[in-house]
Amino acid sequence: MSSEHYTLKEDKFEYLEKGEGHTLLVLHGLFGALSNFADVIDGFSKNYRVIVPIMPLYTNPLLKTSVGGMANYIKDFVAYKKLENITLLGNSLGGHVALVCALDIPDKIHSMVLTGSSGLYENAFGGSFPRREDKEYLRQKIAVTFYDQTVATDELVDEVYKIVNDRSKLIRILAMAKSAIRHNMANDLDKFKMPTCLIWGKNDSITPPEVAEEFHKHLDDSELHWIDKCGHAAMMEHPKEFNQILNDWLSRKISYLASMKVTSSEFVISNTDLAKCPEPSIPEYSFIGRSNVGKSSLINMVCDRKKLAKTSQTPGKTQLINHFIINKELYFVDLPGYGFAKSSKQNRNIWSKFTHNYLKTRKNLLYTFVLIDSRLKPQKPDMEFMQWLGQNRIPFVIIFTKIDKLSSSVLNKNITAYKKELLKTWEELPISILTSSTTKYGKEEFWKIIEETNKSFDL
Ligand SMILES: Nc1nc2c(ncn2[C@@H]2O[C@H](COP(=O)(O)OP(=O)(O)OP(=O)(O)O)[C@@H](O)[C@H]2O)c(=O)[nH]1
Ligand SMILES: [Mg+2]
Repeated sequence: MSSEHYTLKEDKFEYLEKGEGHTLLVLHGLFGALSNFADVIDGFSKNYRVIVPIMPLYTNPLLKTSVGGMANYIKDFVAYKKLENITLLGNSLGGHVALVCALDIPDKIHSMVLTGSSGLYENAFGGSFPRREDKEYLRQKIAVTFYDQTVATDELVDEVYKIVNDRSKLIRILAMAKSAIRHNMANDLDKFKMPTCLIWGKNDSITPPEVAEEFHKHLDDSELHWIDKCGHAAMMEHPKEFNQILNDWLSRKISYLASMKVTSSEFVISNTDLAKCPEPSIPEYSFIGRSNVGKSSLINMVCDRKKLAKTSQTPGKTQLINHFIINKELYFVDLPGYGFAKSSKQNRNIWSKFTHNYLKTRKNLLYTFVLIDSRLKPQKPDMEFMQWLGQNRIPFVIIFTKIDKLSSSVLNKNITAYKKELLKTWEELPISILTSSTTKYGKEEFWKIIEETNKSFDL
């Protein structure tokens, strides 16, 4: 285990989090939560947000020490971290928990990766449990997990030895093993619609190859990849091969990932004169909303920059139409905020004249992002502005900002209230996403919209 793999403790949760991007939620098995995934964490945190929650296998009350109990814990964690569009990666028991979660909260799950997953059939480790005091016997038992017996290092044997010699932990392991057998998923496999990658050791003796074939046969959208000379924990025994398979699969399944990389972002021009804006030859997106809502911060966040667009705690920082060119293939336009109280009436009139003119006439403008502070109740200027956009047939997306400043329950309440208010005047809700420039939440959803919209650019 590399030294930088330390966990955070928040609320009732303990977890490791590393990297940014699409979320890989890693669900571990009965033994060795972090060490088993060291190479996955190191390899994928460069381009993904890897999160490994530590399941309360030994701390939950005995009655909740079950597959269902662990799945509930993970679902609470997903809600607590406000995770969306997740790829679940589960090994052994973790795969089983992934299946239960994916069945219960399919809206949050983008895809699954199962390796040596229980859920159908397993040669339970807990059936005939090792005599506790006998380390050599324990080593042999553990070695069954691997094709190459030397992977069962002293460190690993010691870790397991400590666990099985703790009475309360041993009872819980046996409870988990029993629950895994009871909670069979065979009749549910037809219900899974999300892409699933099965990565299996050809020599897995705990969940043997037939189990992988059975998963593959019944899952609607699955791929099965074998690893040779490999047992039950492929990501430990053949980390390079495992990461390669997973990386290839993810980049095929998450097509917008490649294009969400911002390789260049530059300021082009500021002005109040439409005639002086850059040639409308590439797609353009503008950012608008009340002063201080976080427009400039959002542009910086999605471009991985700190100072591309100027931000300020003083409302009214952005006064002009600012063009930025991203990856030399699209423009972002930072517009001045409206509803800036300190600005004079005359200034406000000038503002509305040139921005309205810009929004109505700019030929290459594909979407306007209307930013709304997620902390506030629906505000009249925002409602009126969206009305105006609607009347002028200007397509827009609502971006709720600063969600890091709220708890998930208050956030849900606010968003629900907002949507309810919108439905009073709109027949259909406009597209909306949640963001935080501080935590980078929503970056991926944002780029997904851009990616999909760019396809329609045809002047
Ligand atoms: N906590 C938190 N603060 C944010 C977030 N986005 C913006 N802020 C803060 O809100 C303030 C205003 O942000 P700006 O990005 O300058 O807002 P703006 O909408 O561009 O403002 P004007 O240009 O004045 O219209 C700054 O102090 C930011 O640091 C966010 O997601 N979370
Ligand atoms: Mg600004």
